[in-house]
Amino acid sequence: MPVKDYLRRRYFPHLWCAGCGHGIVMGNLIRAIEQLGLEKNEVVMVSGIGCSSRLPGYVDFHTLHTLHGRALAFAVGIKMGRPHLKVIVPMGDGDALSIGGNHFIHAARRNINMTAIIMNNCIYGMTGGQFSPLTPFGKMATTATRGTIDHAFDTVELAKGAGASFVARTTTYHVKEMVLIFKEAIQHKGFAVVEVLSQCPTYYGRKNRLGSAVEMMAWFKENTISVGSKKKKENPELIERGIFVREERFEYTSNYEALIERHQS
Ligand SMILES: Cc1ncc(C[n+]2csc(CCOP(=O)(O)OP(=O)(O)O)c2C)c(N)n1
Ligand code: SF4
Repeated sequence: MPVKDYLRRRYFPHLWCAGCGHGIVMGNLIRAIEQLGLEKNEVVMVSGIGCSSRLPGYVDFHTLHTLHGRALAFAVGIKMGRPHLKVIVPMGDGDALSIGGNHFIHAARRNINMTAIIMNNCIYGMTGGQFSPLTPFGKMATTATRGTIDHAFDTVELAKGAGASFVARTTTYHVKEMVLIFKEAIQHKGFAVVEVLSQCPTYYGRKNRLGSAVEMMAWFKENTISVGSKKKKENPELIERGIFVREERFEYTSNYEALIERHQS
């Protein structure tokens, strides 16, 4: 089925600015689901609030648009009630790791079977460009007019430390890699985290004089490298992409069902 057949076109035109990376993530998520042969009825997408969180509104799956930072809390409830469904949670960096940070670490710790996608544009896009926990040190934002003095989380290290059993990173430039990673993440049995570096030309790009959306994507091309490449040793500033963790571990909903069965028999 073509991508357009997965879209709720009654909600178009979408709210994303020209050049925003979030539409690229949506297209590739649909491609991954299509290639996995999943039925629309098998998929639930849950989001909070933000430009990125508008994604589930535009796609024809079961969808839930909830509160800022609470997408994972709702998603956990859905997965516990209907464990056979594929639960996918697209979030912004603020949504996932600022107000939603606590939900994030605990969902990872429990290793509950769902796919968390963090669309990292390094800023709060929807509310006008405030800095987020993923804004790199020294970068400009409307709330950091001389450059932020906060240090950013490394999403991959945070997810690993919190116990996620699948952890990956890609960018909106690396579209084929993104589809492959989404497919692996959706099939993984456990808490899967995918960070996608996504451009916000309107706020992060403009505040930091990074040029057009195309120039921001060229930056992703030139400043990232496949995980394990020797080039990282030569230039430690390069950001690694690819799959960092993929492990089979006890999964929360299966264990919960087994526990109930054991005590009912
Ligand atoms: C409880 C609550 N606090 C704050 C807000 C305001 N708010 C809406 S979206 C947002 C941040 C959006 O940034 P991010 O999650 O990074 O997504 P982006 O818009 O950049 O895709 C904030 C602070 C809100 N809606 N609800
Ligand atoms: S403000 Fe930024 S994140 Fe929001 S739609 Fe525009 S480009 Fe995308």
